[in-house]
Formats: sequence, C-alpha cells, structure tokens
Amino acid sequence: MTHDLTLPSGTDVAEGLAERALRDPHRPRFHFTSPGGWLNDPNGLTHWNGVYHLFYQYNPLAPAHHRIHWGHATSTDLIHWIDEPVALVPGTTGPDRDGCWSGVLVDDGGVPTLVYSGRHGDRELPCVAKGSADLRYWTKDRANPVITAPPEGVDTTAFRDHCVWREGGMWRQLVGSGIRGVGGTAFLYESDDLRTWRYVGPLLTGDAFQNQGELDWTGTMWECVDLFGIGDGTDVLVFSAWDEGITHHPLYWTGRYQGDTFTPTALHRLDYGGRYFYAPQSTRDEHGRRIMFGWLQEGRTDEANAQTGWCGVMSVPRVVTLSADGSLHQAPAPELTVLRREHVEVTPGPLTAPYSQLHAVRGDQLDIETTLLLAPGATAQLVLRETPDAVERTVVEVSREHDGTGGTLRLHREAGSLDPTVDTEPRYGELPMDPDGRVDLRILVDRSALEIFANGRPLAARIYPARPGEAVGVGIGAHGDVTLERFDAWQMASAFTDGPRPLWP
Ligand code: DQQ
Repeated sequence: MTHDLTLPSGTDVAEGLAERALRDPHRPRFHFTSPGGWLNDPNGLTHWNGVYHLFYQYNPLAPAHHRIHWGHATSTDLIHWIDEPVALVPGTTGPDRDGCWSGVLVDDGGVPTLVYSGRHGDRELPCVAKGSADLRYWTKDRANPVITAPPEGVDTTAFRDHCVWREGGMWRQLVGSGIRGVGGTAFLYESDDLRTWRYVGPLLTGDAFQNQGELDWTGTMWECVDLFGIGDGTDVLVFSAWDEGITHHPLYWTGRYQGDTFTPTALHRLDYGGRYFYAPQSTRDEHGRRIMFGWLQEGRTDEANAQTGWCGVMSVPRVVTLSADGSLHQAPAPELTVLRREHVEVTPGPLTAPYSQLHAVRGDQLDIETTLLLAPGATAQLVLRETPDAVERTVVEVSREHDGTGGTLRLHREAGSLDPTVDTEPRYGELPMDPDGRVDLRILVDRSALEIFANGRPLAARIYPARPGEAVGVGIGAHGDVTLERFDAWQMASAFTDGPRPLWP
C-alpha cells in the first residue's frame, strides 16, 4: 500500500454498522471496540513518542472474520482512543490478498515497521511494511513474504504471528507454529535488516499429548507468541494454545531465555476466562511498564453479531508485574480511574447474611474494589447484573480451602442470561492467598464485558442479560466466616461518546 490520502477511517467504512452498534445495549463503553464490524487480536502495540498505538485485527465491512485488515487507534492515556485510518488493507494481489493477520510494530532505526502474517489461501507467511513518521500510512515491502515457507523438513500445523526484538546488534523473531504429532512451538529466526531471515531452530516445543482436555493443555499450535523479561531475571513466553475445532486459551511459561532456547520453570494460565482473553500482546511503555491487551471474544451467536453490527472487545490495558510466587500479577492500568464518577462505600464488618442486595450500588458500568478476609472453608459471593426478581444474575465467588491453603475464584454465568443462545458456561481458577485469607478483588463491569482481578489473577468473560436495562443490581453474601474489610464502588463514565466517534484530525 502506498501513501494514500483517500484511505478510509474505520468509521467511514463501517458507517452503517457503526450506527447499528450504537443501539446495542451490550456494547461496552470504556473497553475499546472497533467503530463497527469485526475486531479480534491486538496488534502492533506500542508507545511511540508519548502516544499509545493500538492496532487490531479488523474487518470494517462486516462483523465476521473475513479478509482481515489492521484497524488503528491512538491514545495518550490508554483510555480515550481516537480512530485512525485503517493501517493495512489486504492486497488485490500478493501474499496478503486474503488477510493481514497478526503481528507487531518495531522501531527500525527510527522507522516504524510492521512485521505481520500475510494470508493467501489457507497459509500465512511473514510480511513487512514501513510506516510514515506519524504511523498512519504503511508501505508494504516489495519482497514480501520475507520468509517464503516454514522451516524445511518440519511438518508444521501452522506458521503465523510474530514477536520481534533487537538483540546483540541483530533482529530476532519468533513465529508461532506447531510440529505435527508433537506440539505447539515458536520458531526462532535471526536477521540484520528485518527482510532476510536465517532460521535458528525451535525456541521451545510443547507436548500436545499431555493434559489433553485440561485448562492448561498446550495445544497443537501456539498463536501470538510474546516473549519478554520481567522482574529480576525471569523470562516469560506467552502464547495462545490453539487446536482445530477445540476450545483455545492463553497460557505462559516462566523460565529463562538464553542463547537460542527457553528453559521453562512453570506453565501457568494467563487468564481464567480462557478464550475470553485471547491472543494477547504486550509492550514495555515509555514509563517502563509491561502493558498487555487481550481480545475478549463474543459469547453470542454469529447471527446475533451480524444483527448488532459489531463484535469483539479489547480488554482494558493491564499492567503486568512479577509476583513473589514467580507467577504474573495483573491489574488494570491506573489510568482507568479517570473514568470513576459517583462513589459508594459500604460499611466494613463481618458479612452475616448469605445474601443481601446493596441498594446503593447499581449499574452496568462499574468499577468495584473490595477486600475480603476469609476464614478456612468460607465462601463470599458478589452478585452483579441482577434483575429485581433475581432471575438473571452473574455471581463472582471466592472461596478458601478448609485447610486454609489457597482458594478458588469462580464465575457463575449460568443465570447470567435468559437468552438460551448465549454462552453461560462457568469459569474458575486457582486463587493464591496469604495466611490471613485476604482476597483483594477488583471487578470491572462494562455492559457485556466483565474483567475480574482476584489477588492479581484475572478472569475475563462476557455476559448478555436478556433484560439489560433491569439487570443492574449488585449484592453480596457469605457462607462461613467472612469479613468485609473495604468495599468501594464507582459508576464509570464512558470513554467513547454515544454519537460518532472522534476521528484523527
Ligand atoms: N488471529 C489472527 C491470527 C492469529 C489468530 C487472525 C489468533 O494471526 O493466530 O485474525 O486469534
């Protein structure tokens, strides 16, 4: 693509869809969504001269995954976004004529450069595009694809998605893949110029025959690999475990990246929502923070998506740090608090009732921060999006083991919606706890988008009450000995106007 001033903005292309999307009561107001059409993975995430750039997998023409473009939005605070012109459009010919799939942005001696997967037919190959100084216009390299085939002699399940970094005066790249009959992998390459690549070998390969069906199964292919160092000497390899036709989920290895290999110490689930926080990408911002976004997929049918004119939600920006136990701690970026409005505080003390509605706290755009102290064997429940007759309700539950060691975070969506076509499967995961049984809970409710952080462990999901206007109740309850140490809730303002979205000037 050449420097083309007639390029549409995301909103222009998706105008009819955008109007429909605005009428959908389930559309989030402070999570990033596309102006209309389809959104999936975050791409090219970067903080460039004080501006955050969020690119994303985008189909501006329909809320369906087809001939994927790269959408583009910018922000100076990670919360308020401006729609930029579409960054990459599939070619009419060439290696990306069927889609510009996921990739990253790197700084090539001051030249912003994208490395992405061009799709043609049913295969993807690495491509490169050079950006204008403002990162708005992108010129695809004539030599694309810059790697013309997966490594010779290896029977691969797929070959796409990129993690690219500078090391020892060279470029290094990981391409997500899988070795048939073995497991998911990340192939390591090396280059002087981002155009000519030398294959080094697999950085690490999983075992597709271990833990099949489990929530930490590593799959037959690794999508969207992301390698970064964190804390003092820990390396992290994030990937989305994929398999044809089977549920997929994001995982990460902690360990040590040295030379040409990654030696794992432990495997972890990145988000207990599984596919509701998929294909994440992270960057180190200009403040030195590791910022991560993931794709909150829809939990309703393709027909429902088609009717509403939009689909796909970006998580809120998360700040990722290393916990004392060697796992990752995730929290919403503090910038999010600029959207906090009316504040309600609930009086601390023991929770004696199995359930009571908090009449002062209501809404479908909320930020809740609470600390609970759980005795061994105790359970606390926080109810969200409850209708007055309690027929529809979503329950966040934290419980502590009888022996006092650790606990569980659960999300019950079974009564989340009376609509039988939406996904209401529960979600759960392990909850680390100190000997006091303290649980620090942060809950973000944004219409159909829900993100829960319990002692730094995240769980993202989608909920679609059939009576959205009535499903605004909040309540709390306990079984066993539970003390409410603090409870604060804020109404959240919208980060987007209800009318047309602001466009680049
Ligand atoms: N989404 C992209 C791929 C990636 C997948 C296509 C993960 O590059 O593997 O839209 O959601």
